[in-house]
Amino acid sequence: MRFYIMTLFPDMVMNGLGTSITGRAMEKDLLGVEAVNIRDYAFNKHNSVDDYPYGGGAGMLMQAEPVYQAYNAVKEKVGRSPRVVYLSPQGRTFHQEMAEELAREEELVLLCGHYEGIDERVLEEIVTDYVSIGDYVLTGGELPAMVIVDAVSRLVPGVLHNDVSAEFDSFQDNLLEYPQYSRPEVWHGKQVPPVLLSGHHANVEKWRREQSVIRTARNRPDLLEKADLDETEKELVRKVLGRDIY
Ligand code: 4HQ
Repeated sequence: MRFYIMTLFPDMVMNGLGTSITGRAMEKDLLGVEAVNIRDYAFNKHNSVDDYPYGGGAGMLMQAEPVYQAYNAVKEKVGRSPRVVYLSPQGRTFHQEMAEELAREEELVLLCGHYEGIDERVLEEIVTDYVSIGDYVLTGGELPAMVIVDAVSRLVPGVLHNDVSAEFDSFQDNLLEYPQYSRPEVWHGKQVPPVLLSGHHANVEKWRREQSVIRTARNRPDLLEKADLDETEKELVRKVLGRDIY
C-alpha cells in the first residue's frame, strides 16, 4: 500500500512514520509513505502558500492553487485518481471499520491543512473523504494523517510480525483487550493472576474472554451493542453493570 501525504511539514510525518513498526514496513517495501511538500508547488517568488481569508477573521488560509498542483503531481505519478482524505474536525469520526475499508485501497492520499485550513474551492474539487480523529482542535492535519496511516498500515499483511495479532485486537470483535502480564511473577506485591501460570490453555482463553467482557462493560458499555456475546457473557455484563442492557 502507498500513502501520499500532502503537507507543509514533510519532516514531521516522515520522522514519525519512519520510526518503529511503520518504519520497518517502509524499509521492507510493504508500505510506501511519501510526503508531498505543498510548498514545492508555490507559484509566487516568495514561495508563500497562505493568504488572508476573504471577509476577515483570525489567521491564514492555505491557498487553493499549490494544493491543486501538488494533488495533480500525485495523480500523474499514480496514473489514476486516488481517494483523497482531508483531515478535519468536520469529517466523519475515524474508527476501526474505516481503517479496514481504507486498507483495501492500493494508494491513499492524505491532505493535511495547517493554520485555519484550506480554501474550500480546492477541497470541493479533489477531496473524496472528510475524516476527523476526534472532537478536539489541533494545529494541523499532520498528526491525524499519521494516526490514519498507522491504523491502516497495521492491517496490511506482513506489517505486524505476528500475522494473527491484528485480528485478535480490540475492536475486531468490539471488545476491549484483556489485561496482560510479564515477568516478574510478583511486582510491588501484586501477583500475576494464577490461571495465566497454570499452563491450562483453555482456562487461559476463558479467563481472557471474561476479562474483555468485564472491561468493556465497565469502561465502554457503548461497544457491547455490536459485540457478539453468548448468554453466559450477557449475564456477566448484567452483573457488572447492575442492570439489563439486552
Ligand atoms: N484539525 N481530526 C486541520 C483537527 C483535526 C481533527 C484542525 C485539522 C486544524 C487545519 N483533523 N485543521 N481533530 O483538529 O482531524
